[in-house]
Amino acid sequence: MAKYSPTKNEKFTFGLWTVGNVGRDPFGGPVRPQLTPVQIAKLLGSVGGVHGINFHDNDLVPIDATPAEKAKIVKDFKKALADNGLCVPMATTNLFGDPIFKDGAFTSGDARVRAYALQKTMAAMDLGAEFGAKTYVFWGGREGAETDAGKDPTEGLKHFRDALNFLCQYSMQNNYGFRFALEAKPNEPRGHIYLATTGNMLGFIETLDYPEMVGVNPEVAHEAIAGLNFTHHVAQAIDAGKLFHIDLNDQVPGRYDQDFRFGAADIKQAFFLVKLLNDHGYNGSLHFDAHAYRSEDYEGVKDFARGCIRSYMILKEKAARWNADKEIQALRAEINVADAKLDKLFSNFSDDAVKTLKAIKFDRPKLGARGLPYEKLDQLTMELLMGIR
Ligand code: GLT
Ligand code: MN
Ligand code: MN
Repeated sequence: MAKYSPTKNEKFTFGLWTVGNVGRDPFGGPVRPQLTPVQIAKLLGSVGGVHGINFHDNDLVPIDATPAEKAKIVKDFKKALADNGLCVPMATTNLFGDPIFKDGAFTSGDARVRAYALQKTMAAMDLGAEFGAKTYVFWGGREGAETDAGKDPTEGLKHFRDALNFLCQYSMQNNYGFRFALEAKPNEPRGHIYLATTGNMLGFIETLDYPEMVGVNPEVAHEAIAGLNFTHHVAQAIDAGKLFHIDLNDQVPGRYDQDFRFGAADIKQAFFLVKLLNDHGYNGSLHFDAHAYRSEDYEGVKDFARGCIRSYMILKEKAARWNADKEIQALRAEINVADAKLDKLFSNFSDDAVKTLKAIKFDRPKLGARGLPYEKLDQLTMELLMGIR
């Protein structure tokens, strides 16, 4: 493990709901006993290299806890965090588990449900702030529809916008300093979830009252479920300055929501993702929003957690090796032909630039006939990943 131990630069986090996942699925009940938040902190402390634990309000405090019960839970968990050298970088709200949210929370057609969702989220923000969280995630698992017969989808968007605008102000009023991170998913638990991809979220953010407070929390599995290229979505978020948080896991496209250990399903995709994050100096949380196979006991859950971290660190090393590989870089240079004069033309629109561009004679057949060495480059990438380079 030593060689691939995390450095201070990797803020690896897990959720109370991820390592605490008891293995329930639509066809069977729990296979592991429910751990308390204190026990989960201890488990993660023993894994090694974990920076923090994130939670939904009700992962920590049950929805019907009395104020006295809540105070004791909070006190005990704070002590467990300190004892295990952990912090809480991110918090969020469970707006999907209780039957009241069966037809949405912020986007419900019922004004009373929307108001309750706001009330619940304000209380959850208070709780997150008490633990020092600075990122606040919004995953709207129930914000969608099975049929559009019940509601005009533009109404759903309007309600969601109103809720976020209200909550941005609530964060500012209380000086919580939260940055909101919106997490997209195309389906599950709803047949169709509104704002299905990270790209949809990025467009929506620009319609908010405080867009600078709001970014995205892309999750590997969520773009993969839809068969999309996750790395491209993360790239768009980076380009927009909106990558506030990231959920790492894995997923076979076209299946149910699997939330596998990071790197478990598509190592090549995971490699290009880790490379992108490192090439662009992403230094936010690396949150493993995944859970152990249903076959595991809690020793297996530790293996799962260590596996997530270890795969990330191995891929980080591979990415550095790839960047330093002379043959690989030479092939890259062959594909990406630079031309300072032409680039200058594109970057400054002027009458002169238009005239010059129109007058250039391109050897179209020659440019079209040029072979691009992707086969060789991709094979070298694979050989590096397979460990013989
Ligand atoms: C839930 C979901 C995740 C979200 C979590 C935050 S909860 O497990 O599948 O993708 O990130 O609400
Ligand atoms: Mn998921
Ligand atoms: Mn997630």
